[in-house]
Amino acid sequence: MKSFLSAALVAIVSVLLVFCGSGRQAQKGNGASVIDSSKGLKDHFANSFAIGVAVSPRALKTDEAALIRQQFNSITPENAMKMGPIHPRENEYFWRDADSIMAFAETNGIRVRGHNLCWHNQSPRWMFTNEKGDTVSSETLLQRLKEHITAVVGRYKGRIYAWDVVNEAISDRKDEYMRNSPWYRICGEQFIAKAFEYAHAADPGALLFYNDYNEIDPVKREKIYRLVKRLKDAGVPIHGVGLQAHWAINEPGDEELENTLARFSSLGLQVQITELDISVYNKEHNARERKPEDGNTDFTADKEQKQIDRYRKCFAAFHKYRKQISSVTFWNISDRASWLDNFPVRGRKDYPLLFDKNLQPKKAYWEVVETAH
Ligand code: HAH
Repeated sequence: MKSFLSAALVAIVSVLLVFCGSGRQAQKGNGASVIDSSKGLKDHFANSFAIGVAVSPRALKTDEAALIRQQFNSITPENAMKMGPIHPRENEYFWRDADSIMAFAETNGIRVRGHNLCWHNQSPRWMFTNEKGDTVSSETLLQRLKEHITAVVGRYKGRIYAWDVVNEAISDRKDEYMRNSPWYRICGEQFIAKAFEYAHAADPGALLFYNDYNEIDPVKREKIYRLVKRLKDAGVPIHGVGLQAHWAINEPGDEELENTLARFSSLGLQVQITELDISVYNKEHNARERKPEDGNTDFTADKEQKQIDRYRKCFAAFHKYRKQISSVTFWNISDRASWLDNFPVRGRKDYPLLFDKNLQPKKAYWEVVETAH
């Protein structure tokens, strides 16, 4: 009797387990396929590339934390490791925010991409001037850069697997190679190679990236390619190129995307998609306009469909180049709040990500997942 009861119990529990298991099979909207919703993006793409997300320390204290744990296996601090926030005064570092992101990552077995060590934006005021307010010499600026990189990379040695060493050093102007930044004006092009050397010395195990945007533009793309190729050929410790991928419902075109991935793959270095988002506003028309073309700032069905198509095409292309692409990182978590709500115009709501404001996967999410299988 006793053994009959325990056998019956085992049977009931097994049936329940199977039932619960199948309850986690989500039916895709059109019923075309069944995808296990207990898996996150990181699991679907486990055989292709890491899936990352840009985070703030604040987000990690909200319900977004659970979503991050479920979906992502890489995180990038959105601002906490940038030079201005982390090194506000010459001999003063502010580690709290960066440390809290590291703690979250390490507790949850998530990898960290460091962002970034040298950039013309969000750099501290003191960096380029002396006490009298005069512009510093090239020697002083390189010394300051070295101290900064040695301190930041050294603090997280062995714990940050990849760094964006130099961000956005290439000009957007067709007739100009390097961006006319204080780094370039004071040091010339050498600051780039130096930054990589300082980072490599501070953590020889970290993968070092050059990172930039407008990478799909044929003119800027060639300038980025040329810079990275020259660094590589000169023996500078550079291991990859980061393509920010701040795209939109009308870009990149199929050919633009293919050419971009083919070109950067040919460098023989790693390629990472570092800041992906797909704005629902057409790039050219809306660059400076508060009002979108259709006068509507809602996430309309038309925008939704265009975004779905663009996301699917992007991930199909990433899949094709999965041997070269080692990670794909989204720039923010959900449409609840993203940097695009304030860029390029303040206060224009955007819906650029795969999760909606309630942290639910959008239709585009399921299209992206399908490209992995
Ligand atoms: C990126 N720049 C930066 O790499 C990232 O650190 C920041 O948080 C958001 C976007 C993209 C960009 C920009 O900042 C200005 C003009 C064009 C593109």
